[in-house]
Amino acid sequence: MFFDQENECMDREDLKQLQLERLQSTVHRVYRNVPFYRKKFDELGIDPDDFTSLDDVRKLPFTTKADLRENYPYGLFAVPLREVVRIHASSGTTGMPTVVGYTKNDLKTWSHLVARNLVAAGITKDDVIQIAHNYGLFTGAFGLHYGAEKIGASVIPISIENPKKQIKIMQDYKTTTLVCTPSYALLIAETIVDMGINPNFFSLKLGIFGAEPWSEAMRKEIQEKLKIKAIDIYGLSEIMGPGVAGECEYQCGLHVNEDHLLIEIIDPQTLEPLPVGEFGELVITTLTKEAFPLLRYRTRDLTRIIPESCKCGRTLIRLDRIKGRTDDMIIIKGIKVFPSQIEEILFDIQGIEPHYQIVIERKGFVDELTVLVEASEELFFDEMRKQQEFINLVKERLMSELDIPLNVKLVEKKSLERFEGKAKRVIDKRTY
Ligand code: DLL
Repeated sequence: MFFDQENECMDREDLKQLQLERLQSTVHRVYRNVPFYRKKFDELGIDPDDFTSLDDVRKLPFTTKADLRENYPYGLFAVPLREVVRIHASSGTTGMPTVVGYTKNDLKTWSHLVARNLVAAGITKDDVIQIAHNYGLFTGAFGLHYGAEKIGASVIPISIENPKKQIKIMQDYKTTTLVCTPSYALLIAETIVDMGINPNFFSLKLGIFGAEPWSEAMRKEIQEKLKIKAIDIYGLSEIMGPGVAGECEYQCGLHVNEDHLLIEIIDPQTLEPLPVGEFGELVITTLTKEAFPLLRYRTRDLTRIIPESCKCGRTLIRLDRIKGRTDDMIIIKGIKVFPSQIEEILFDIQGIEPHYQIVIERKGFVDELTVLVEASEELFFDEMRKQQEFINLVKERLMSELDIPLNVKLVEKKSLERFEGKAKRVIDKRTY
């Protein structure tokens, strides 16, 4: 199913031409209207008329989160505030928040792109969509809300609520689609089990989950527990929020809305472009944004371009599931690992509840990593010897697959913190 088949299935050569024209006009616009970029262009001797191929994007400087912070709150806006009709901000979990603005046209584009992602996921106007993201400065709820309304679906803007209330509304209002973070979906699923309700009696058939990294094993867990199909959606507030990329019904990678965004994958160390198919940092240049255009924004998200075309017929390229952020990467004894890799292995082991936490501590001069996992009730109250055997098994699996030294600790079911928004998986107790 398509919301905008013409643009989603455009011939790639035509798409590249469209991207080039839009890049040229963006470069001119930011040079004219954003002093920060004008200064950079002048320092680097960049001529805005000198963009004749898409590869010329590499002439442009990168924009980083630090640039956004230094220009807090409105320094990078390309239009006067009177043209801005909406303001959002990033959650600020990794420092000072960054503020983003939208013109009337930006809002139209944003809901159009989210609508594409939702229809690609299988949503129609007959669906009842429960939006359980936090309504507020966070882009998740509003972005998905307007996208769903654009399709004509019935939107329930419940926001974050006690899981029992989510479940009651889900039953009473005959919700067909749940929209939230994957960790919140799991909490809702767990509450359904605790309440002794059979999810087969719900009208729920689809979940649109994103805003945090999640593994394929977590998808399986959610799909089985809620008896639904779980679809991945990706975005970041700096670029617009959700609507950057989303999976289609085949669940095999996130189609990027490339007619509005130009993407590159770079090596985060050398900053050089990587060959198609290799994992690296995603860099995005906005092609149509009016209020808050960004050139070569370093997302810090690690992914790769999937080179093969998709069965759905979309010509928009796909990104692999986001592995994590460069700043979430854990380095122990020089070996790098992402929480999502640990998750993938843990969720595959029988007897483990799908909840975990990673603790990093410094002991002397050595960093130590401990994975806390919730054990099923039988296991937790089993005799010590059996418990120890299980711990060893988990430890061996993790160590052999990740090649990283670590400890494993079993904790009682439901003892680890649960999350309604973005999950916090890593507790870093090191003091630098
Ligand atoms: O999380 C926007 C969003 C809302 C996307 C709802 C999808 C659904 P921020 O709060 O600015 O915006 O956080 C953006 O979250 O750079 C990624 O690190 C992470 N992230 C978002 N979606 C995914 C995903 C929203 N599907 C940051 N998989 C991004 C992995 C994701 N990580």
